[in-house]
Amino acid sequence: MEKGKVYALLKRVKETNPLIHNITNIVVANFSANGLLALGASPVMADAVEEAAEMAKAAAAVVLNMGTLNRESVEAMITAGKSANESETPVILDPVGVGATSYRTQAAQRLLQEVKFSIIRGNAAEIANLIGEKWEIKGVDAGNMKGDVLTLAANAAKRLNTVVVVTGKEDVISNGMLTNVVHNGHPILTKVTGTGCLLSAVVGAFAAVEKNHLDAATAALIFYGVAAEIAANKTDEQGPGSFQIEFINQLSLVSSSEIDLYGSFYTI
Ligand code: ATP
Ligand code: TZP
Ligand code: MG
Ligand code: MG
Repeated sequence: MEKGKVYALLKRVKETNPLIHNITNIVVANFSANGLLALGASPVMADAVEEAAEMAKAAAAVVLNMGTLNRESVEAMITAGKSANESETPVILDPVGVGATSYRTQAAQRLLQEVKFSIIRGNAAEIANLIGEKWEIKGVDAGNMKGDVLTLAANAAKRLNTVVVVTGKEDVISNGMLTNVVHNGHPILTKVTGTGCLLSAVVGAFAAVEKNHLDAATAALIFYGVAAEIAANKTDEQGPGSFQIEFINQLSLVSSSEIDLYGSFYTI
């Protein structure tokens, strides 16, 4: 992928204003909606099983987030996912906290059986637990790193037959054959809840406008990481509250030249 594609896809999002149907958790719903609006997408949060299929059919991408799942939301996710699959709309999974409890792990396995996902985005422990490797997870946060994230992303992509994104200090995006590594981002992202969840929603917005899901996810990660670096720089020493506000600003302001200047990735 050429770096110029990052801004080209962002521009396509701004121009087409794709509807992103989110079934997400109660912690991050507002932050995710504001982040999607900032970059030019159109968010809708709709988790009632009664309307899940209809909303998914109207959407340009569907993002399923397991952060605060319960019996009803799992049913709604399956219904929305199947509906999106019928209309070939991309479906993104954020397996929040998978591995932390057996309920989450079993729900994730059910989702994987019933829905075909275009992209799965999680921290290393979540992705590892999704493929049966028991990496330490503390609630919704990745524990101590146990293995090689490049191999993990490629193995998970092959096993799950989809594009897999493993985030952390470095972000790794793989379709099982090609793997991209993105160096953008900032540690302060880990001090604001929902930055992983919003990232999965942003990946959905890019997938809505680009059928090559490896490129879509890679472009979303570069854009998101550059926005975070600029926001962290502007709010240096002010703490995570100021960063969170400035980050939303930067999601709407990041320019083509800033992406060219700061965007950093390679393919292996
Ligand atoms: P966790 O719950 O373990 O924090 P998450 O679902 O919130 O996981 P992250 O892995 O934190 O997701 O990824 C969210 C964003 O934060 C990504 O853009 C990622 O690149 C960035 N990020 C996470 N840790 C770091 C770090 N140490 N340095 C730079 N960027 C980071
Ligand atoms: N608890 C359940 S979902 C959630 C918390 C704290 C938000 C997790 O957000 P992220 O983006 O994975 O940090
Ligand atoms: Mg986090
Ligand atoms: Mg997360």
